[in-house]
Amino acid sequence: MRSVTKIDLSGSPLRTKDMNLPDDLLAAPVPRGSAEPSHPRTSVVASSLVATLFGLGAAEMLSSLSRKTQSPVLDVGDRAVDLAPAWVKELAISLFGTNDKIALLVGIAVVLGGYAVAVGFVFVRSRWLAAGGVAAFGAVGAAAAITGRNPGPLWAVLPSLGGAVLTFGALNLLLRSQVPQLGRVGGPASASIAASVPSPRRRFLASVAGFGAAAAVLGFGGRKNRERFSAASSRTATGVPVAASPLSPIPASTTFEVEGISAFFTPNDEFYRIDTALTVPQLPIDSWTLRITGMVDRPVELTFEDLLARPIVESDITLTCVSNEIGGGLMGTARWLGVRLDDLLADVGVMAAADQIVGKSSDGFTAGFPVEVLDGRDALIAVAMNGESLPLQHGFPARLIVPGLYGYVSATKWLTEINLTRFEDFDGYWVPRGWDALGPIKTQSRIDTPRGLSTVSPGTIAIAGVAWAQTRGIDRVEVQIDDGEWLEAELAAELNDVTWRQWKFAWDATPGRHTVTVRATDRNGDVQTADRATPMPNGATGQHQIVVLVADQ
Ligand SMILES: Nc1nc2c(c(=O)[nH]1)N[C@H]1C(S)=C(S)[C@@H](COP(=O)(O)O)O[C@H]1N2
Ligand SMILES: [Mo]
Repeated sequence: MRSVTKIDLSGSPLRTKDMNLPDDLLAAPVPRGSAEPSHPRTSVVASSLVATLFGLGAAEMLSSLSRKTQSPVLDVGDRAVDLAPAWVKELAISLFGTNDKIALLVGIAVVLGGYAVAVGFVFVRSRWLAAGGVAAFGAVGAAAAITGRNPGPLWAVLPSLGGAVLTFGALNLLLRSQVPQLGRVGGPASASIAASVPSPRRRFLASVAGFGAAAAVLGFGGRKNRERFSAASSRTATGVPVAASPLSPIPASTTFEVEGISAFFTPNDEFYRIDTALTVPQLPIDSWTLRITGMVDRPVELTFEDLLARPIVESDITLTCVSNEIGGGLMGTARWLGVRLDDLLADVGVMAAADQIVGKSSDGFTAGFPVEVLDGRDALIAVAMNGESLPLQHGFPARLIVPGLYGYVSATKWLTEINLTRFEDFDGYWVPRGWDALGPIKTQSRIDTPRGLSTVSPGTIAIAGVAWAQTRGIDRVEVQIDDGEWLEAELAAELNDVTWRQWKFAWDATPGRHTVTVRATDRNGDVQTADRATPMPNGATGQHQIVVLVADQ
């Protein structure tokens, strides 16, 4: 035993009473201004992190009890996605591409961890202030759960609030029992601590480990428990319907055998994924319906079976994201199978005053496009993609696919409602966020091979890629080497005017550093402009240019 005066983690003069404590407890007090890493400081960090994880684990478990609630972290993430200014999202997509969701979750974890630690240090000075901090953190989660594009019921605040209460409880247990110099001293309490706690440090570590283990059990248990809401088994059990007149395999003339060129059909597992959903909506078909609502004469609600009772068609269509940069990969081609949207809408009767068709997703996402787009093109309520039921990430059980329009105004995944309305009355998800209400796909081309900055041998090199101008069709693709003339590339046969078209060009590569540029011309005679524009607000413009290094020999 030794006698100490004022042991306070924060170095603030909270306590000045002398007290007697076992040496063990004083293992590493933090003298004011000490630069040494110390036990109490690390205890506070560990306690606050583990208490927060425990609270989050509990919230995960609580939220897994209902399909209407999800982890508060995801609720907050969803709100962040919805509230982030457009430029932040553009930056995120350009920095992280299709990993933008992971980047967001890592960001949330870092902010949350920092906040938790700050609350821990506040706790050391004032427990009630810290309680406020934890309550605020619970309130953010609770607010996120019941607001936003897909608000839960009022009781969806419970996992967050429960998590916050448990976080605070854990903080209390960890910080108050372990670091008695932080607790009330003097009187019977300190006497009993001194007498009955031979190794508080060990006990502390055991508590940290205990809460950590509980956090893991609750968190992983919650995730596991949520699996019963998964639509995966519904998807596996769902057969792919057969089209009334199935399409043949594409003719060989529509593709070139050039190493490195995009496969005509993009395999489902390589198909780009862009959406605002941090967790993939799970819509088993037995509880799924599609409602056609709004300015229609005969609103209907269709089950999956009702939908499939309609004529089934197949169509090869290239889907393109408005956020795709020049030369980027946010596009792909698939053989889609489903039901024609124009037929279905003809059956329900669209009122003359309606000018917008809005697809609504189970998660609150919306995308709208003009009624007049249905000009005979194969706009589909798609249920299958490249011969498989729609993958969960790509909208199972049904989504819209509208040739010629960027996905953000048309291709609603996890489709649950089609609403007929007017542009003046309703904006789709991205419109108030700065993107154009109309999103026709621009005429573009891309060099797939050689790769930019690669080194090739001199001699004849196949330059090749794809060009697209959905609904107009590609008329010509030209290649320019350095500042030379524009030379016509060879085009593969056109499959239809809503898929990309492969092109190739035999280049007599001479040693040195060369630039290769490509441009496409559509059937309207419009040439892909060299003027660069960002994807915002209606799709990037510019020509794809790469630098190729040709070796000496
Ligand atoms: N429910 C929902 N559908 C959505 C989106 C979304 O965020 N949520 N994003 C759209 C966008 S911007 C694009 S480009 C396409 C991408 O479809 P994919 O992920 O199947 O490639 O889906 C569209 N459908
Ligand atoms: Mo997109």
